[in-house]
Amino acid sequence: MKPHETVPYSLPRLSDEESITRARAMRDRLKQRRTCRYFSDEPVPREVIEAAIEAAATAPNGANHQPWHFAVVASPAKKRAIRQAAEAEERRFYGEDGDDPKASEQWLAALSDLGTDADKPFLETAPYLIVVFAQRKGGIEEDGVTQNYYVSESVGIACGMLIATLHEAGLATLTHTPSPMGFLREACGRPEWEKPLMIVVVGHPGAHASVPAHALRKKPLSQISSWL
Ligand code: IYR
Repeated sequence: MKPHETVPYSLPRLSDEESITRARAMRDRLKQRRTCRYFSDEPVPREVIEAAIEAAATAPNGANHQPWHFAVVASPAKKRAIRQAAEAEERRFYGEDGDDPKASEQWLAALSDLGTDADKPFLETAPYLIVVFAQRKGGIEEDGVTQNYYVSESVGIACGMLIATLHEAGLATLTHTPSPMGFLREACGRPEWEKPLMIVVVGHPGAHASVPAHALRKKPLSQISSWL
């Protein structure tokens, strides 16, 4: 390593047994997470959202530029505007506007087990929509000029940590990606060098919430890993 300014770093040392127990406990908690499309309008404390965003912002990222912005939408009028714009895009995607679908037949077939359509009531029902923006430029000062690096990777990891923290706080989430989603930049008043990446819908599951059965089928460890 080249000389650079440092601060000491250490972690509490766990026994191997404790380490295995904790890893398995975390796995089991995360296994309970499901993408939920039915939300109740019950409020959620703002403090949970704030803490989850701070947790997301600890994500490893390119050159510590922290190339993310989380726009938290709670206003009913703003949620309604986002729903209307998202549904207009989705009607074109699914061909519910009378034209040929923008999605390929293959894509629509891949979605058939999910039961999704252009109707997105959760964008108004859920108490919070966290619109995640990836900053293509700006550096840590957010000057809009400095180049950022590994932006998708950094913001993708941050979203994972956001979702994991919200799950740990007992909340349901949905990663929603209307396509295209350029309208979100204007809706949230963000600058042109930021790219909307996804909406993380947050709240409690609705009283009769259900999730698709097909996603219970997970690839086994032997398939998703190789040991060299
Ligand atoms: N954005 C659309 C379609 C969609 C695409 C994928 I890939 C999904 O996993 C789920 C939905 C929609 O939200 O309906």
